[in-house]
Amino acid sequence: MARDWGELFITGDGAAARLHEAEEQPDRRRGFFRRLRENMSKTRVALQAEVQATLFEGELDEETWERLEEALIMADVGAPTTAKVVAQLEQEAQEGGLSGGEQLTRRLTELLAEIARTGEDKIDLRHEPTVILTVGVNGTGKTTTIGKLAWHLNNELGKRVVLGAADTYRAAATEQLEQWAQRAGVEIVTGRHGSDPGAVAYDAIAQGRSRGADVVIVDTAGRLHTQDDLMAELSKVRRVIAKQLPDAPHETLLTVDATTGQNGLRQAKLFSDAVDVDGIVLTKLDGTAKGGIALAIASELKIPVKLIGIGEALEDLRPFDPDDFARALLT
Ligand SMILES: Nc1nc2c(ncn2[C@@H]2O[C@H](COP(=O)(O)OP(=O)(O)OP(=O)(O)O)[C@@H](O)[C@H]2O)c(=O)[nH]1
Ligand SMILES: [Mg+2]
Repeated sequence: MARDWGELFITGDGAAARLHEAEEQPDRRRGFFRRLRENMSKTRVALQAEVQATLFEGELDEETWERLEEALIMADVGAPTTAKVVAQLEQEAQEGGLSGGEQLTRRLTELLAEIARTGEDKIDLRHEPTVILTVGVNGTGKTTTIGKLAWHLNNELGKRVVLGAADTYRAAATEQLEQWAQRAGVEIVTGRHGSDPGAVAYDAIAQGRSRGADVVIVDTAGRLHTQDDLMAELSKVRRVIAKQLPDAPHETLLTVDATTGQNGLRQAKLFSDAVDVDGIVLTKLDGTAKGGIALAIASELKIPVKLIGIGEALEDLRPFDPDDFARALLT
């Protein structure tokens, strides 16, 4: 699984490998983890108290496992995922392979990380250009994610990026993306308010192709009159993109707001039924005690979580590493 940006991206020119090497430096690695752990503190504080109380104190009995299950479910790890993980831990404890709170916690961390590992979690940038489409309910963080992603692609990988402002529905949406384009130092293609989103996506890819861009990222609206309208529009945008470039979009990223908990899981299911979703961007993990939702999404929907948002700063969008994530939650 991708531990850093260099591992998240596949590039044909060695740029990702060089970035990975820089990110692998122990100082940087520790810095990333510290920030992840700090920004995830709401979930960690809630979960750790219970884990301490169950795994470290007294006998391991029926009540221990029930309490541990409750704690994980409270953190939105989800009932099916929780049941699987706790049953496995209980079995291993009974077979005598594990003893003491520390060993149990370490094993619990491993089991949670394992369950969060699913599918292809990398983003292949070897297309010319690679087209990334972002979808998701309004306010979940699509535009912000695009801005941060574009920044990393341009500033750390040296990729030439064009943004397509295909959210023509909300008046201020284009302006918001324009600001991000400026911050990230990338180009942007816009359309008039109310104009056809498919046309903007089409033009963005056309411009990307003519300028020799490496990546085109298309923003979309999160709200329309009805959910059916929204899904129909997304399908149309995809069709129009494919007209410009037959195998595009190469990557469809769905943003989910972690603070919406199990509702976010339902949204993810709805979207992935309507459009092919290649990966999830789980945002606002810093604002919730229910960060376990990342594990529920990965294990129940079998869609890899590729990126997580742990704050509003540029460096607060991170590739999702299940091991680091589980460690940040429990230790
Ligand atoms: N704390 C925190 N805030 C975030 C994170 N990601 C996004 N946000 C904030 O969430 C708000 C909504 O983000 P947008 O990027 O505008 O969401 P959107 O999906 O584009 O919304 P629409 O364009 O209305 O569909 C903004 O205020 C962001 O700063 C995160 O990881 N942590
Ligand atoms: Mg937006």
